[in-house]
Amino acid sequence: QPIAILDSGVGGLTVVKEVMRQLPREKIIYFGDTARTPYGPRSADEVLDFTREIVDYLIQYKPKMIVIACNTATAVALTDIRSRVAIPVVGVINPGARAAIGRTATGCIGVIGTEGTIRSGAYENALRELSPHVQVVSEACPRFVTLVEQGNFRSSETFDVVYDSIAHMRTYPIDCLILGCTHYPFLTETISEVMGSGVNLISSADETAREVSTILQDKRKLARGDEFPVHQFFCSGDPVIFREIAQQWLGEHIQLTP
Ligand code: DGN
Repeated sequence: QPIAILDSGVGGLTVVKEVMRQLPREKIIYFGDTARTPYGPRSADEVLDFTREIVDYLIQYKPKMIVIACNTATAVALTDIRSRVAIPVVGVINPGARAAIGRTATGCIGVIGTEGTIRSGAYENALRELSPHVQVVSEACPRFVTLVEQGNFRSSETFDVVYDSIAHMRTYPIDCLILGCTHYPFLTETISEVMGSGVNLISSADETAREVSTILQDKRKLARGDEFPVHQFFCSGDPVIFREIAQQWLGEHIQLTP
C-alpha cells in the first residue's frame, strides 16, 4: 500500500524527498495541483474543496496514509480530512512547530509561509500550545511560491525577493525560522544567506517525514521486502516543468501521469 502525498504544486516534493530518504521501501503516490497553484491567496473554503477533491482522487489507490504536504491546506483542511477517511492523515504544521520549540534557545521563533497559512494563525496556535510564552514573528511571503514553481531557485531576482521579504526579521532575536510552506526548502540557500548562520532553518518537510516514519512504525505498517518501489506522480497542470523540477530535486527519473 502506498503513502499518498499531496500539495498545490511542486512544494510537497520536499516532503517526498525526505520520505524517500528515511523510508526507501515505501511506495509514494504524489499529486501536485499545478493547474490551480498557488493556494496561498485563495479563500479557506476553496482550499478545503480542492483538498477534498484531491484526497477523493488519491483514495482510489488505497493508500495506507495521507500526507497533506502543504501548509496552506493543512491549516484549513486537516481536521476535515481526518474526519472523512479511515487512515492516518498527517499535516505539516505540528511537526515543524514541535521541532522549533525543541530547538529554540532565545524563545523567539520566526515563521514564514503563504498569506493563507499566516492569516490562519495555525503556527502561532501550535507553538503557543506547546510553549505559552514563546515569541512568534510571522511574515507572509507570497512571491516565493511563484519563483519555485518556475524553477527559479538561485538567481539575483530570487535573492532580492527573499531579502525584501524577510531581512527585516533579523531585528528580532529569532534563532529558529520555520519554513512554513513546503515550497520554501527549495530556497534554503538563499534564505540562509539572508538570515545568517545564527538562525536555524526548520523545514516542515524533514520533520513531517520523521512523523510519517513514527506513525508507520507504531502501527506496524512499515513496508517490508527487498524491492525498491516505483513511485507515481500526478500533476494537474503543465507536465514539462513539473517533471523537470521533480527530477532535478529528487535526482532520479520519475514516472509522471499528467
Ligand atoms: N506548498 C504550499 C504550502 O506549504 O503552503 C503552498 C503553496 C501555494 O500554493 N501557495
